[in-house]
Amino acid sequence: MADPLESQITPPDVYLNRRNFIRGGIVAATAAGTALAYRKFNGVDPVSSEQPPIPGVQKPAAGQGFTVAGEELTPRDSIANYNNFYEFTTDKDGVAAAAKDFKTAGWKITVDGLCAKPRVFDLDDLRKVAPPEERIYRMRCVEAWSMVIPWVGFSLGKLLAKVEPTSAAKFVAMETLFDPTRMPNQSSGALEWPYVEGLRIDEAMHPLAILATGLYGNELPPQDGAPVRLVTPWKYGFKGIKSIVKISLVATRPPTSWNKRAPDEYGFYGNVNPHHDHPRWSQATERRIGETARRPTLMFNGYADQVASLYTGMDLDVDF
Ligand SMILES: Nc1nc2c(c(=O)[nH]1)N[C@H]1C(S)=C(S)[C@@H](COP(=O)(O)O)O[C@H]1N2
Ligand SMILES: [Mo]
Repeated sequence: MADPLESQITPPDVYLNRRNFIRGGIVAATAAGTALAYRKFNGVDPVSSEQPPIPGVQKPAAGQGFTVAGEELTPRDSIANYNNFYEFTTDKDGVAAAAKDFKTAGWKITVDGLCAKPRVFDLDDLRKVAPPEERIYRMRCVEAWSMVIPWVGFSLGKLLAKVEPTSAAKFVAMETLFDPTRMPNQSSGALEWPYVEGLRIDEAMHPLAILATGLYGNELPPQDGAPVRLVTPWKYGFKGIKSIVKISLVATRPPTSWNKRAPDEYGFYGNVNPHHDHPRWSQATERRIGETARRPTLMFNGYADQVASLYTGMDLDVDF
């Protein structure tokens, strides 16, 4: 945040809009425009980051929340130019440029811990776990902006099944690459590195939880978490850990990056909940990127039918 004082009293997206209003008059006054116009008015061009197509992408099964009806897809330019990826920069408009040359050749993911068949997967192995599926999901950042994103990926549970978790495995811990030569902002103290995230095992096995390898039918661009990142659409965006190198089955709740940083503000669960405000801003509404009026935020980001039963009997103000 460029201005910590103002960012302490307003949600970051309102703060950004205000800057945009001051700097970009007409665009902000009408709609904040598309991300493209936003960037033109703010002196930053969108970075073109076309990627190779993913062959054989399947349409998702019906009736499971794998697609979003009646809401427009967020343009690829916005998804690929307005990012949170602190390993590169904390400036949402600058991630695409800062991550442009990030190379993923030779990538490996270790899957280990409480399982019968721990294993290292390269990207070819990963492709063999399950056919790529299109999953159109809402994405709601804890900062109160949102998108609708056509991911390509497959259920995380299918990868976990390959290593055969034991009954002692109650949680899944995940880690982003740590390599400051390739992720330059890891030389800063923006967060504690590597970025870590985690899920309860039943959350991880839920069909909605995917490992995404693509966007709009093509491979993920670096800024969105290439070559593989987690997407849990009923949770705030920070749960969706990018550029994963390690997935471990563990017995106890693993530490998670934003919870370590500010436990009062970011819980372990990170479930989207319009009734549980962030201490510094309301979570009742959100700004859909590309729209003018704010939308009401939906319980579990609109996925309550699919996931509410995971949390039966829990106090969602305590376990947030
Ligand atoms: N490794 C890592 N993963 C991360 C982040 C990060 O800074 N580092 N930011 C998170 C946050 S706060 C959000 S909102 C989403 C943003 O994903 P997107 O840029 O693809 O929209 O990534 C999440 N995953
Ligand atoms: Mo976020």
